[in-house]
Amino acid sequence: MSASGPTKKVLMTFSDAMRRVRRPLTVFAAAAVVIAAGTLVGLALPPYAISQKGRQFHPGEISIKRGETLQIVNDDGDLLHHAYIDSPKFAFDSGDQQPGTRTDIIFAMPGDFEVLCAIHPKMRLVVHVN
Ligand SMILES: [Cu+2]
Repeated sequence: MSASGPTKKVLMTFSDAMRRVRRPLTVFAAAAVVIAAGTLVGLALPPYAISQKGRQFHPGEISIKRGETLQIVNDDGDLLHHAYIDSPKFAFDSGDQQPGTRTDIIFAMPGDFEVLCAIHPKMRLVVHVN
């Protein structure tokens, strides 16, 4: 039975070593998962394109899933737009959108949202986030 003493000691030393090693490995693994998920999302889910043209959003209504991105492109050659969302759940303000510029909006919350234009009050885009 005296032989179990040293054996136990070796095991404990080994598990101590594992404990020391495990933390950095876990951090590394978590970082790798985040990078992989980001890559997969980037490949599988390109942003939905919305055009601002003729002082309207095209399309004027869209359904997406939570976490997806709308990319709004100002296709009006010489007009400024200014997209915003003013809802209790989610507020967004693009600032002035110069012609040709792209604005990404990530919808992290489910719900129905109105994207409006601060310059053209008739511009309206309805976004259903499931
Ligand atoms: Cu506008």
